[in-house]
Amino acid sequence: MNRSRRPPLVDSSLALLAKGYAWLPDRRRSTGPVVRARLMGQETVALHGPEAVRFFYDERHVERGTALPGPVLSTLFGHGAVHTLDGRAHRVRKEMFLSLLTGPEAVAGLVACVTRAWDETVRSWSGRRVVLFDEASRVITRGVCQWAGIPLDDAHSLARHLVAMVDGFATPGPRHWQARRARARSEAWLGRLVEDVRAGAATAPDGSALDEVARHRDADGRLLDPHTAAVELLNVIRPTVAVCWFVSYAGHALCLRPELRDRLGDDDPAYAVAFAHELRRFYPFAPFLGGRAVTDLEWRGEPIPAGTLILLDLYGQNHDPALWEDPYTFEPQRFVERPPERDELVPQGGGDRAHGHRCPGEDVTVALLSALVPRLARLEYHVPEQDLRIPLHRMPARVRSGFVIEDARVPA
Ligand code: MYR
Repeated sequence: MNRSRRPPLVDSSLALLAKGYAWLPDRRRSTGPVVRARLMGQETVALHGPEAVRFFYDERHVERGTALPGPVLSTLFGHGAVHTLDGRAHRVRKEMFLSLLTGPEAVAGLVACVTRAWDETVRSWSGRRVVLFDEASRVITRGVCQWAGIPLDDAHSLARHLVAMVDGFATPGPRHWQARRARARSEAWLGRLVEDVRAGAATAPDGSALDEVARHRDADGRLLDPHTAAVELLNVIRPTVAVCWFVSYAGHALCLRPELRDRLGDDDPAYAVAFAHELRRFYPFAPFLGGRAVTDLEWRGEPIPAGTLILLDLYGQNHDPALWEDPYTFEPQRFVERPPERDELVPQGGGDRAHGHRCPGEDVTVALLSALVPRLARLEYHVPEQDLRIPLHRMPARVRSGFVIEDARVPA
C-alpha cells in the first residue's frame, strides 16, 4: 500500500465542521480525485464525477442503511426512514414515495396547492418588510399539507419545525438540539394522526399522502408502525418545505443579476426550468451523501476495503470546472442550451431514481421553483441593506439575512 492509500490517522471531523462545503473540494485539489480521510473515527473515501455516481449507486458496491450517523437520523431523516433501507425493503418503501411524488398529475397537484398559497400570501407583503426564506417556508408548508391531506392549525410553527430539522442536522450546537426537539414533536403529532386515520377518528382524502402512508404495507406485508409512518410523512413534507432554501437563493440570484428578471417574467417555461436547475447547481444545499462499501472494492485502481465510509461529493461535483464552464458563475442559459444529464447535475443525488436512493422529490423541486421563481421575478419590491453573504462553513448554508424584501407589490 503506498502512502496515499494508507487511511489517515488524524480525524478530519473538526476540519469538516470548520470548512463545511469547501472541505472536500479543497482536499481534492491537494490530494487528487480520490480523497482519503478519517471522519468520526471511520476510514473514509470521497469520490465525485458522473462515473463515481454510477459506482456509488450500485447496490453491489455501496449500502446506505448503515452509513447515516445517528445525529443525522435523529434530526433530518428520522430513525427507520426509507434512507436507512437497502435491497427489497428499500424498493418497496421507495415505491410509495415515487407514486406520491412523481408523474405529471402528482407534481401538478402539489404545485397547484403551493402556488395558490403563494398567490394568497404575497398580497399581505405590501407595506411590510418580509424575510423571503421564512415566508416561503410557511407558504410551502400550507400548500404541501393541503395537498398531503394533513390538517393544519398552525402553519407558522410547523414550518419552523420542518426548517429546524434540516437546519440542525450537521451542527453539534443549539441548532442541533432544536432540530431533535422539532422532530420529536412532529413525529408524535403525525403518529397520532396516522392512528386516528386508521381508527376512523380522522379522515384522509383518498390517494393523499396521509392516506397512502397510513395504508402502506412494507416488504414484509405489514402496515408501518405509527412512528415509522410519521417519519415517512415527514419525509414527504419536510424536503418539499426545504425548497424555501432555493426560493431565498432565487431572491439572491435576482439581486446579483437583475437583468434575468425580464427573461423569467416572459412566461417561458423552458427558461424557468433552466433557472431552477442553475439554482440547484450553483447554490450550496446537500454537501455530500454517505454510504458504506459492502465488500472490498476498487475505484480507479484505488483499493476501498469493505466497511469503508464512502462519500459522494455533491457540492464539489456541481462546481467541478471539468464538468461546468465557469462553475462559479450563475448562468441559467447553460441549461437552456443543454439539459443536464442524469449523473452530472446531482444536487439531490444521482443514479436511477426508480431503483436507487436518488431523491424522489427532484421533479417536485424543479416544478415548484419553475412556478414560484417567475412569480418572484414579476413581483415589484425593494431590497434594503442586509447581509447577503452565504458562509460555506455553515451546513446547510443559507443567505444570512434570509433575503429581506420591502414594499412588495403584485403588478396589475
Ligand atoms: C431534506 O431531506 O429535508 C432535504 C435536505 C437534504 C440535505 C441532505 C444532506 C445529506 C447529508 C448526509 C450526510 C451523510 C454523512 C455520512
